[in-house]
Amino acid sequence: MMNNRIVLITGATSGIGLATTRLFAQHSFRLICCGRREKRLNELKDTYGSQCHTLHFDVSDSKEVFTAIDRLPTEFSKIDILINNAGNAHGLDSAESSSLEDWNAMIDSNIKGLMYVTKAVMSSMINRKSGHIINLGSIAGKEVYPKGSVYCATKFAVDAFTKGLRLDLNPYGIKVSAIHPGLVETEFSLVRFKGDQQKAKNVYHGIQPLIAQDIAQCILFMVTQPKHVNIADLVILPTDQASSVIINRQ
Ligand code: 8X3
Repeated sequence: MMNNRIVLITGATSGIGLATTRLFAQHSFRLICCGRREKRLNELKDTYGSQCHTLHFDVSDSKEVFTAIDRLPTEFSKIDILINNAGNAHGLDSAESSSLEDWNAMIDSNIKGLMYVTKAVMSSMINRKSGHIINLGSIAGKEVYPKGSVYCATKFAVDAFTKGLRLDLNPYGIKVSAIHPGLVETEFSLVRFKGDQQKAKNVYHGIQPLIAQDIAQCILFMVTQPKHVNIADLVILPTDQASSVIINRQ
């Protein structure tokens, strides 16, 4: 499929972000890959050459976000699709025993970071009266689960922000969507459990979880609809998962 659209993706160096980057590269999108890990960004640049521009910033630093996006070279400045993928969980603890540090890390990236990048990208979309913003929410943004109060709160915020943006950007013909995965086996749990491999593995024990490529395929489906079709909200679960807490483990 020939394609010339420009996609900015945050958190492009791992998990769902990396799978989406790879799939979109195969489909000839032009990519602005953003992340904090410079070495991995350079590897993407080496792999995809002129099809790919890399931006090194931390989404939770508004100054870095605005500087990087404002200084995009002309050939990458007209972003057609923004995929707000960066975000993480830090800890799985009861509210009274979890740390403020973990709370802030989640709020800073999952909420504030996503909002900063959106703000930095949307003005050019508004001027051109076209664009598509896709936010990575979670099943955790649809229903809360024990020990996930702040992570869930951040993903509920993503859901609310998505819905609000859709209202506000409606006059400009900009599509605003969210995709809400359930259990996807990526580095997500390893980060949540601060590198504890066993705890991370247990999350997916006895089930067939989603993989990052499953979500990438769904995002591709969202951006390849005709102009008049907006896939506004998509919840994707493994077949073994019925809700945040009802999971059919063998
Ligand atoms: C990731 C899915 O269920 O661990 O957002 O919150 S879950």
